[in-house]
Amino acid sequence: MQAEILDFVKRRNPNEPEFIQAAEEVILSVLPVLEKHPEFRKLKILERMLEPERLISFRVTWLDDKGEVQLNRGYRVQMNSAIGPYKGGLRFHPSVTPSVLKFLAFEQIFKNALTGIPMGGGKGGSDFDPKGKSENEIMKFCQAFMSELTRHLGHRLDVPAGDIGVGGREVGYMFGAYKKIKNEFTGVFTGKGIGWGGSLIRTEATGYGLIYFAENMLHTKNESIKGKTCLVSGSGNVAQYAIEKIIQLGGKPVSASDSDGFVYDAEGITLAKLEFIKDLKNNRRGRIKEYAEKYKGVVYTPIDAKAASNPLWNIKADCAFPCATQNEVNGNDAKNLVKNGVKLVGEGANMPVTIEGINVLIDNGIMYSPGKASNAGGVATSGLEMTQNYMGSNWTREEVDAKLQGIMKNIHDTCLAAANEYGKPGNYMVGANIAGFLKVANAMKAQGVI
Ligand code: NDP
Ligand code: 2IT
Repeated sequence: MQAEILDFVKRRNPNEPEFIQAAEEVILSVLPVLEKHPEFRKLKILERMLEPERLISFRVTWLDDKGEVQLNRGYRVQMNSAIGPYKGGLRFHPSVTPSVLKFLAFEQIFKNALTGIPMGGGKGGSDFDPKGKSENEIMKFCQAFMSELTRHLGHRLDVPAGDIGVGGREVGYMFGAYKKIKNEFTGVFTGKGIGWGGSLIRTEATGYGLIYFAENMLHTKNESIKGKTCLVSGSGNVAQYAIEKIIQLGGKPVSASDSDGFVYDAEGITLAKLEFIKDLKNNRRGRIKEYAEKYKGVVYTPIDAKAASNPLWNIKADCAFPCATQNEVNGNDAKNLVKNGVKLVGEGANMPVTIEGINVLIDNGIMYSPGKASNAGGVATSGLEMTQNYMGSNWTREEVDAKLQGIMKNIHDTCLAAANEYGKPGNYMVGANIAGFLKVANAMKAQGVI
């Protein structure tokens, strides 16, 4: 059965390696569910989940500062709406392809189901590269992108948010363009600014949620983040707030990276040093190398994306949190993590560990959490933002943070319970895939063959 479904995916999606990778992980995990529930098999539930309900691809044309015409591709993958409106971020990065967005939208189905908030799965973006663009060019691009995407969105239909290359600034420009075209003020985006519909804690939520999740994992072994040395990759939204929460809980983050290289700060990144990273990345949009130039004793190492392994994952530590991008931890990196005594790997990014890497971690008894569980705090808080928008009121920082902590604990416990039930105790990956699948599969079954 496994080979049959995997063949089906490969045949239908040739040249889409990222999507096939994400699909393979889920197919393997949910086989026992399909065996137990022949009706899901008969209804082709998994095959239908693997086919986007709608895939929108469009031309984005805009004028740069020199007055030259620029051409990009825009997309929105509306993957699954069985349990709620399509929900998921927008990514602006030159590596964006239908394969990348389909893998992200597919994972989003399960992640959103795990949050317990009624949200379907979607993802979108563009091959536009925000690096080196002026403020004016960013705004022009966002407006051109929204001149098409607007017609496909709605606060009860499809609600985007940020992802790589899309933060508060871009959400602001896109929300403004939507409002102008549609002539309506609704919560059609999440990650909006505080004061115009945004939720407190949304900015922090993915990184904070990741560390809350790790804390829950460690508690099962009567341990905690306190005193633990932590490797973090990335220096964007997720990495910044993962680092912040590690510090707040008494852990010691020792690294950060960008696509050029990583910094290793053996003394630990402090809140003051983190402020430097935030200003560097969010305001000045500089390179992480500057951190090593500013602080004594910090080592900067360039990253060669084509190398057999990444030296960032070859540092002695207790926990590792990849928070940059997909496939940044391969089989060799996973072996290095094991060799260096790492006990826990929590995915902040989406699919940062390859299938080979995951197998190495699990075979060696490392606690491993898949992104669709441990980075779900971001979209969960987006769900809380939608709820506040629907209600027309706002919760305090403390209220949202308490809800986020409750949701992360619930996801953690749900994953463990599902893993236990299906004979894979402690396997968060299998647990997340099964629990997410069951929720959406039951909804699809109830809604008929559509
Ligand atoms: P940002 O754009 O804020 O930061 C991305 C970081 O990753 C930057 O440091 C960037 O470096 C680095 N990076 C991006 N692409 C690559 C690449 N191809 N190779 C190496 N480094 C790279 O994005 P986010 O922090 O929002 O997202 C990070 C990850 O977390 C992504 O996988 C995203 O899908 C996931 N995620 C994000 C959520 C959110 O709420 N934002 C929610 C859940 C998951 P550089 O500056 O050089 O590009
Ligand atoms: O991958 C993700 O979960 C996100 N980028 C956040 C999506 C959202 O809608 O908040």
